[in-house]
Amino acid sequence: MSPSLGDMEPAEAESVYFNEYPPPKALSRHEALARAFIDLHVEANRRVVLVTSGGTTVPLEAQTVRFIDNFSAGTRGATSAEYFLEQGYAVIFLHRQYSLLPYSRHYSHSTNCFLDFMDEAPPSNGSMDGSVIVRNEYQNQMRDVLRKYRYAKQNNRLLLLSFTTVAEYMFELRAMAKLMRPLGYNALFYLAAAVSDFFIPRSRMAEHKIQSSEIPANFRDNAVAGDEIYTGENENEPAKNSKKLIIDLDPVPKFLHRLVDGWAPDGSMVVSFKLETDPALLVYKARTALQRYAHHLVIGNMLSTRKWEVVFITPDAPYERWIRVPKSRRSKSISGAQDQVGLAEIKKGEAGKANETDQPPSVGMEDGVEIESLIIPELVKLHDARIAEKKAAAQ
Ligand code: PAZ
Repeated sequence: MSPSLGDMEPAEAESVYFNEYPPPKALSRHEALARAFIDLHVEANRRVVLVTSGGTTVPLEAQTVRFIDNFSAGTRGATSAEYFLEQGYAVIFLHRQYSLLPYSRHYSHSTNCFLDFMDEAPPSNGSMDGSVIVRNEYQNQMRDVLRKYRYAKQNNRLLLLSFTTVAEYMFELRAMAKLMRPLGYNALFYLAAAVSDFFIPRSRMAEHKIQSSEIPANFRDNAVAGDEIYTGENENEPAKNSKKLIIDLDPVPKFLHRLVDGWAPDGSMVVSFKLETDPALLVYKARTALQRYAHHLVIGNMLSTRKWEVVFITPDAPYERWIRVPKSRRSKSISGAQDQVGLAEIKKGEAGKANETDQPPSVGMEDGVEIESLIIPELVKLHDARIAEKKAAAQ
């Protein structure tokens, strides 16, 4: 039996893993875009942060019909990217395709449908139709978001790159980290994506759609062009021999080691996230990750409270520091099924209120304090200190 990736040295696991998959189709285009983006900011001596965001999929078939996914909507990543931009960083936003994006996130979620912010002005100048406008009560907030978005776009401060599967994520992360080398200590990695811990190695993956019923052994010999394939799903003929699907997943190799020791620029700062649901495990798991990968900060968060509390676990004092949005300033908006569970647990019975139709649509920045507005300035202070230390050591 061949050794599993988890049993190999990190460099060997890297070579086996990346040789098993073809690189994502978009990779060379993404690399060209990122190279130009990074060159521009190296020239300007500007800090660049790679923000990873959203969930990764784990395909069950090579010609993928089914896959395993996770809950992340990309709220943490998209919101953090905005606060990094506000702090003067340029942002490479490596995100799960169709997850939330900086700025448009305020109007793109199902609970924040952009149409709810629009109106039709009365017709003028003999026209039958009025122009479509932003409702009065949202003018200020939307103008503010629009200005920030335009500034980021026109000044080349934001590069959007997407992935879907966990393998695509790994390829993109490795490529971006290597391209960021000329940035040195001006590079920051903020790994907020919810990356699957388990996957099916390419060598064990079914090529075609996994069938839910037996295909007769002699089917292929007897089949002629135009024959219908027996699927067992004919409603007049209930499925016989329906099969259970037992999925055997391997651990995804932990490439954080390789990022810290190999791919990322010398002197750069690496921040990872740790998500747990059992409060007793959070700090322990975050600290173990920090010790194992020897990077610079782990931000721990619980699924149900992630919108208003996180813990910074650092290698130096104070070692453990909680950042919390005060109770009175927490957002009442909910987005996504998991958030509704979180709110229902914490605010017992109040979850429905945010969806009442007479309530105006809520928009992040006006609707309570976003915890990312507290996380990012604290993180920038740590990055400042690290840069000062690197500069002093170089003298
Ligand atoms: O995308 P989101 O805002 O709904 O969730 C953010 C998060 C919980 C995925 C992120 O804060 C995080 O903890 N990411 C790392 C998850 C992990 O691999 O442990």
